[in-house]
Amino acid sequence: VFIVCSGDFLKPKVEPLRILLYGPAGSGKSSFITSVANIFKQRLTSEALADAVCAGTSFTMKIEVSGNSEILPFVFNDVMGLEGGESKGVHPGDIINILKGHIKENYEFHKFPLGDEDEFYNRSPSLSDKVHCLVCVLPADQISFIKDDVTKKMREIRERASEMGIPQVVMVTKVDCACPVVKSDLRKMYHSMTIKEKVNKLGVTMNYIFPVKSYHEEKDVVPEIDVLILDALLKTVNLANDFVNKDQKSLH
Ligand SMILES: Nc1nc2c(ncn2[C@@H]2O[C@H](COP(=O)(O)OP(=O)(O)O)[C@@H](O)[C@H]2O)c(=O)[nH]1
Ligand SMILES: [Mg+2]
Repeated sequence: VFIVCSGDFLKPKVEPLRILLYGPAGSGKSSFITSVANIFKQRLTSEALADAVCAGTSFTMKIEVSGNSEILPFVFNDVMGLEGGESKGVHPGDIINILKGHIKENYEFHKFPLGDEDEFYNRSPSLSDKVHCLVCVLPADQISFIKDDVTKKMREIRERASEMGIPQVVMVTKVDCACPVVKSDLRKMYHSMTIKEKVNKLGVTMNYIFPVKSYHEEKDVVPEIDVLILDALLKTVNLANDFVNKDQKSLH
């Protein structure tokens, strides 16, 4: 935790750095956010744990150090799953709207993407309204079973984000469900052929692929869980920071 909070990390040019998570329903997006919050000892409200239906569902992270609370310079945006054909789930067009900073807080997703006439449409987003790193969350035990329509939506989102130069990472969650060896000892993860095969199957060009396990039934802190999550978090935040620095340079 102290490594994450020291040095340049805490002072990005734009605050907060905005990190958007997307993926199939049940892939572990909310659990990942909750785990990060747990690591930083923030108590989450039940609201934060509920499924995110609003575009503006963003979670600010705080750390408490001897009674003083400090707000960390990043926020997570959690959106609901992508599945459900045309009627349910978030429309990829709205994820792209979020990437560009066009959707205001508390907008509830509809069947069709938000139009530029809507009161929730932000026509002139600033750099801080935009997403600075995009995280695709995929469950290790389900990678081979993701439905075609969800895969198609994910590809569309990925391609648009690439066009915008937004850095992208994949969190492969639930590694304990995919491999019994890893379940019994998380430190074996980097040697696990099962996890390697799953990750290779993604076959996508990504800045990083991080295997993680979230807190879900543990009552106490597990250092092995923290290490995986903090490693993924630190690299994600650094990529977001690089993007913001680059974007600023191109403006001047
Ligand atoms: N075993 C295990 N279960 C997990 C993990 N992450 C999430 N879960 C469980 O998977 C289910 C869906 O997770 P959730 O975070 O709600 O997914 P979301 O729909 O993407 O937000 C919940 O029951 C979680 O407790 C993990 O790393 N390991
Ligand atoms: Mg959720």
